[in-house]
Amino acid sequence: MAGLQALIFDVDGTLADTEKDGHRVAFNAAFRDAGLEWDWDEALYGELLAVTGGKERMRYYIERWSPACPEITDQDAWIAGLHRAKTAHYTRMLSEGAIPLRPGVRRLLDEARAEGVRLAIATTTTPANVTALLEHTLGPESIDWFEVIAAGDIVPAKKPAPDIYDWALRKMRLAPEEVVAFEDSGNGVLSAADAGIRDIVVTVNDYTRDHDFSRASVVLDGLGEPGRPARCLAGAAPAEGVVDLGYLRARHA
Ligand code: XBP
Ligand code: MG
Repeated sequence: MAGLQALIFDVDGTLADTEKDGHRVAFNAAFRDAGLEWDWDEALYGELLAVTGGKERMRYYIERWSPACPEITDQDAWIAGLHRAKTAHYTRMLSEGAIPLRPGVRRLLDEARAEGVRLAIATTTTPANVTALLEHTLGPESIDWFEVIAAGDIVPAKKPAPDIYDWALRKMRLAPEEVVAFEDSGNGVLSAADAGIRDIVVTVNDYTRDHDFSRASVVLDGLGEPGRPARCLAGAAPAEGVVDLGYLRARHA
C-alpha cells in the first residue's frame, strides 16, 4: 500500500458546525426577504437535513410540507433565486465571524501541511460558502492549502452518491485507499464509502449523533485537542483522545 497521501474533508458539520446557526438562519432570512411565511425551526431543519443540497432541500420541503407558495411558472428558477439570496446571507454571516472551526481542525490542517500530506475538500455546499468559511476562519491564503475543492453542483448527484469523492480522487490522481475522509453525517459516510474510501473518520454533532455510521472506521465527538480529548464512540480511539497524523498514518501502514 502507498500509505496515507491525503486528507479529504467534508465542510458542513465537519470543519465547522454550520447548519443550525448558519445555513438554517440564512434560509429563514431569505424566506423572509421573499415575503414567505416559512420558518425552519431547529427540529424541522434536522428532518430536512436528510436531503443534501440547499436547492434540493427547499424542493423537498415544498413537496413534503406543502407550504404557502406564490404563483410561479418556473419552480427551478424560483428556487435557484431563493438559494442565491440564502447564499448571500450565509456568506455575510461568515464574514462577520459567526461560525468558528471545530476544535482540532486547524491543528490537523497545520500538521498535514507541515508533513506534506495533501489536502482536499469534498462537499455538497456551494463553492462560495467554502471559500467564505476558509477565508474568515483561516485567512484568504488558506484556500490554496487545498489542492482540490470539490463542491456543490460540479457533480449531478450530491451525497450520499459517491460522485463528489470520485471527482476529488480523480482530480488528485489518488486511489481511495490512499486517503482518509472526514465526515459528520450518514449521507457523507455513504458517499465516501461508495467511492471506495475505507478509512472514514466521523466527528458527530447534535444533528448527526444518531446516524448510521456502520461503514466508518472510527466515530468520535470531535478531533480533540491536547488537554481537551475527543470522546470515542466507536472504533479504535486515538491516544490521548487527539486525532493527529501519527494516528492516521498508523492505520495506513
Ligand atoms: C451539506 C449540505 C448543504 C448545506 C447547505 O452536506 O447538505 O446543502 O446544508 O449548503 P454535507 P447549500 O456536509 O454532507 O456536504 O445551501 O449551499 O447547498
Ligand atoms: Mg457534513
